[in-house]
Amino acid sequence: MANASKYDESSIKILEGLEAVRKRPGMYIGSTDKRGLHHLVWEIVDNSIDEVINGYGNIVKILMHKDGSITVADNGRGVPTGKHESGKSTPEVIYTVLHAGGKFEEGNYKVSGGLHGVGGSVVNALSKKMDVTIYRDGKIANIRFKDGGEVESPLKFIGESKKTGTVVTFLPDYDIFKNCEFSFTTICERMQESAFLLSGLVVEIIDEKTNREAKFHYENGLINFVEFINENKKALHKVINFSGQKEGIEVEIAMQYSDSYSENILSFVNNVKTIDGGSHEVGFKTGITKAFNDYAKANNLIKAKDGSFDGSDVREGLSAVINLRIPEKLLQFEGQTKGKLGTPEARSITESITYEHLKFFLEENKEIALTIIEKASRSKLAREAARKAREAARQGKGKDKKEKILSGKLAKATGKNNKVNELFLVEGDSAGGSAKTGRNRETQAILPLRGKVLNCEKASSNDINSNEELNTLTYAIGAGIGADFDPKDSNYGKVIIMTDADDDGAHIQILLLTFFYRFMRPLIEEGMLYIANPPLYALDFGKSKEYVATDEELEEKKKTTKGSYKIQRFKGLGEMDADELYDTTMNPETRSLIKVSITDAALAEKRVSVLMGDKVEPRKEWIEENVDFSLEDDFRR
Ligand code: 28G
Repeated sequence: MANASKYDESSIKILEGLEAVRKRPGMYIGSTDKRGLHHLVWEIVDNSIDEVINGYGNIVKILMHKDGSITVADNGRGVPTGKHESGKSTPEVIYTVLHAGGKFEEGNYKVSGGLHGVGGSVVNALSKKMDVTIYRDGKIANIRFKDGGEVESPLKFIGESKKTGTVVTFLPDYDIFKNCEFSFTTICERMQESAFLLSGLVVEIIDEKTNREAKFHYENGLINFVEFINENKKALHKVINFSGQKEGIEVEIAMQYSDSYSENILSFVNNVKTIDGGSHEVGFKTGITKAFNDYAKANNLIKAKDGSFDGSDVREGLSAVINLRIPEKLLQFEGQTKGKLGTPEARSITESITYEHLKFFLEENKEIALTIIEKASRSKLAREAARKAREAARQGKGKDKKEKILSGKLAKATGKNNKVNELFLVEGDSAGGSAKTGRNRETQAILPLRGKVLNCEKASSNDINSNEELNTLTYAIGAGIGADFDPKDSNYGKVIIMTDADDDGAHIQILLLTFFYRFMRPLIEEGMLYIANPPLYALDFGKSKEYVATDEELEEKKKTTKGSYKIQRFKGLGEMDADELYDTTMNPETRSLIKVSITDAALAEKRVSVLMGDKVEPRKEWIEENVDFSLEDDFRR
């Protein structure tokens, strides 16, 4: 029968398509690590969100099951259940046919904007099991797949219901996603972002493994987003919110200044984050700079001879969210990861909408205008002072004094290969002493840190400039600071934070991470910042010692180790002698280091401010969630 063979033929093609996904998952979901695993959820959830954007339904539920599977449910119209022209049911086609025109074809990137994502089949291909239940037309329909997209049970009507919507459960193939599991925090962060961007959307997340629950629902999305970002900061005024549209491009912006000194601008296009900014961000920045300069000049708040505000002056302490809706035909993305908006029209349109609205707002709100202008003026003065200081430093002024301070603290490496050399920042003078004695002198330098490091979340650039500890650190690294920082000039290939494994140590880690995040971010981006991972215990056999990193490992060891030994607990680095410290924590052959990486700079920013509040708990959590515990150089396992 011609029909049957045609059917077989198309079935073979489909399986080949799905097989291609399984062969090269990276091509479709970027990677097979934690990030890739979560990508599966985003693909499915985006379909629900598209349905909401189209105007159908308002609820998305996510259930994280104990067995590692996930259920996503929406109350939209439900995937159509009729027969496709191929003779198969529409859901079977949707979940088994790799879509053409998807984001993987050149020059064509999917943007969640009501188009119904194309990821269902990709997720199916990478799943051990997938179950789709559809509520539609008064009926309930179900189809199931196994082993990467094989139909286990074709579409069947299994009951009646007045509800509408789609429910998808999938069990990722953990042979592909090795050693990965879903993170409640990661899913919450992403879904909260979706809820901010789509006012009225209700997202519920339940983690059955750990019994955690979250619900996100905002009526004034972008305003609520900025309020959330500034939650732990002191806002200087209510959130400024405006929108406009030109040539089919819609722009909405919310912005608010706080008394902090950091800048935090997030941008989105069609509800997808543009992590590397692009033309819309450029337009926004130009717009605010122009609006403040014009206002300041018109009101004699800045004199002609003093020049103008720099962009950075009017962004100090600014949190803003920019959201654009751009029709597909005008979409252009750039950069390696396509996280940068290219569309040239977006620049001029965002600039003029920002300028016009802000100009009007400043004229209507004199007091707020003055407060912000005053802040920008202080930034301008500090910037000019810093420039003078830098010029002086370049001409050698103060260099001797700094060298002198440094010589009393820093134990330099004798070798001259900067790429290989390592700088250890060590908590306390006593551990610093052991580290100096035990180190490999050729490649390892030691800088002991006394007491608490300055909290940079609350410090101005002036505070930082006059802080001796941070000055010494900056000078030791030798690559500048802030906008001047260039990791290529670093005296060290690795900068390693080494603290006690207690709360104080964790706090010092956070303070240093905050400093590096704010003032030497490229050091993190280049993968040059590390945290040492000293063992918590040693099993002392008298003649020899065995080191144990964690409590779990200790329990394991207790079960498997025979003979008699004493358990020694290291309360701090100071309890190890120089050799012990070198062997366990510093020796590149035997140590374990944690590479610091900021998974998501935008949220990291928020987390940094959460952390720098007074609660200890979120801090610990931050390290766990935000500092990627990718163990580098780990020879212990
Ligand atoms: C629960 C987890 C993920 C979805 C819908 C609703 C429709 C749909 C989805 O249609 C096929 C192709 C273009 C129209 C559309 C229902 C129109 C009318 C839908 C989801 C048909 C896809 N009625 N809800 N797909 N389109 N939710 N949630 O996947 O022409 S996917």
